[in-house]
Amino acid sequence: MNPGEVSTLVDIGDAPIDPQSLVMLAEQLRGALVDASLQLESPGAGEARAMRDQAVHQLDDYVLPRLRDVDAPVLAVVGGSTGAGKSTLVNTLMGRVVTRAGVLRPTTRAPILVHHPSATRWFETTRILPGLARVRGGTPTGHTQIELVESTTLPADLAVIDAPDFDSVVDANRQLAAQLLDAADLWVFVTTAARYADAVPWEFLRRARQRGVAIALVLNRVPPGAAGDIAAHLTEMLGREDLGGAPVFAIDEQPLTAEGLLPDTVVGPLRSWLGALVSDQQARTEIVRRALVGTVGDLTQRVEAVAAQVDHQVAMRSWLADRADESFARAAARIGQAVANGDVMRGEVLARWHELIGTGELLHQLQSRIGRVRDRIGAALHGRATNTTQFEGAVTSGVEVLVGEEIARAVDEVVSQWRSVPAGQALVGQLQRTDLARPSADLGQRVERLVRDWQGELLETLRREGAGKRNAAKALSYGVNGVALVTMVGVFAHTGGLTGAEVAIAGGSSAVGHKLLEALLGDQAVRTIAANAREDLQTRIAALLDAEAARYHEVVDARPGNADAGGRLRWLSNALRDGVTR
Ligand SMILES: Nc1nc2c(ncn2[C@@H]2O[C@H](COP(=O)(O)OP(=O)(O)OP(=O)(O)O)[C@@H](O)[C@H]2O)c(=O)[nH]1
Ligand SMILES: [Mg+2]
Repeated sequence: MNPGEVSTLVDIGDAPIDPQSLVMLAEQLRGALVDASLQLESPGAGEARAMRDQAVHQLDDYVLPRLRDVDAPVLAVVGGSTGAGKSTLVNTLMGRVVTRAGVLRPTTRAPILVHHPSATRWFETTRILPGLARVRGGTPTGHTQIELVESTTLPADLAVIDAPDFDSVVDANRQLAAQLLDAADLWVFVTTAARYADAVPWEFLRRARQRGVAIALVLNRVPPGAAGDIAAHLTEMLGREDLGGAPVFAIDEQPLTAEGLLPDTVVGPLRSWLGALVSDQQARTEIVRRALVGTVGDLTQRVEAVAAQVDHQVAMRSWLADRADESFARAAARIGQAVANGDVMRGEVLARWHELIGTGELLHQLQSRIGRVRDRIGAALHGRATNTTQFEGAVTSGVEVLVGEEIARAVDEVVSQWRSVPAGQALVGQLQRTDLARPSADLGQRVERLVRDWQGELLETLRREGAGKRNAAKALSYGVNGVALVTMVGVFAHTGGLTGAEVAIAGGSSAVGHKLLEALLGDQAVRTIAANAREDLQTRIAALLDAEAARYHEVVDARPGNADAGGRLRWLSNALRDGVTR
């Protein structure tokens, strides 16, 4: 579907877009991202692939679920460094141990989602975070699971996720934490008095700001009496980062209860703040709207980076394909030249030709009646190594050597041209593992077949043309196979190279051969046939070269993308952004 078709489904004027159409746009954008062709190893391709994956996650984990169910509970993700006390905080908010806190770092490896029993239907399906399997009552075993826990302490309109640490030494923890934060309407950042100035949390906070999600900071484990100073410093830092609106909840360092909870009173202000946000319908809608607008804005930037790489790869693919086409076109031109200027007639072919006319075999053939010539062809096909078949063999191997050499040169050219760009370099690496770094393995057989088919066609033409054309008919009365051989010589010994007469003379051949060439090649009909046969040979060789070039196209176009795939990605993400901003 192109942008024009989408615009017939979605009003792109100023009127608000209905949620269903927005869902459809987001689904189309998701499809376009998944289909984006990024298989070349161009500079920035790895980053673009990561961006594409993140963008698909953003759509799956946040945008699509929110567009489909704007009334689903607000999702608050509790994130921060390991050991900051996230799990302890969540347990204290719930008034019981719902998630294990611990001394072994990192403690929380799989996320725990706490929700009110009445909100079960929103979370037990894969509506959000479809990549994570739901587990209840057991300990989640990996990064592909999320544990669901019910709590009546929570309002029905709020769910809380205790996330793994976002600066983990465990790579998968970090990625999962980032994915969870991307799925949230609201981020509760837990940091400690000792660590709040660290770089990593601030990167995440900037990301939160960019995504437009509501943020609260919990400054945990504050030495008694230091809360004022530290909170002031943190507030100042937040102001500098354009996060001045985020509330800071400072919690003093204190002994935990026997259960490992903080005293309930210290989380009172945070609990009230969260409660107030979700109990007010308007505040809740506003939180969701801002997060949606922010996320789609963020998504648009990621899509732009993907689209730029997609555009680049479309151009790069055609550049690479053009280099292959050019190399093979040059090979075709050189072969054409070699055929036209008689190069193919030199060497082995010429020697066999001399043998052929020297022994009088050709004369003998030309004097045969057509029927007898058929017998001869039959005999030749049965493997009698006559001079005729040797001549034909020499023509075949002459063409084969020529075509083989030129294709090998074209392959070298493609490889060295491709090597000059990173994407091509990577492809050459792939080529070298396959047989593409060399001409096709069956090239010899294909050239042999090519020459055989071409000769067959030539014989057919001579038979056809013989009927009704006086001179040709006269010539043909000498025998089709002989005329075909003379015509073949005419094809290879064209003007600019050896003439047929020269071939004969140069070989010191008998007067018969000379006379015969004069009689036949001097004839306009045979010249025309020779010209056509030359063209036919060129066409067949061109097709062979196209087939060789096609092997390189296949590598480049392993998954050919729509030429305007980049434009379509941009159109869809811009339409989605415009749609949610209204
Ligand atoms: N005394 C005291 N101990 C705390 C406090 N908060 C957390 N702890 C302890 O610090 C350790 C880490 O706390 P957790 O709640 O597991 O920290 P976390 O942020 O969930 O850590 P990860 O799951 O590894 O990311 C545990 O042993 C807690 O008991 C506090 O305010 N006071
Ligand atoms: Mg934890």
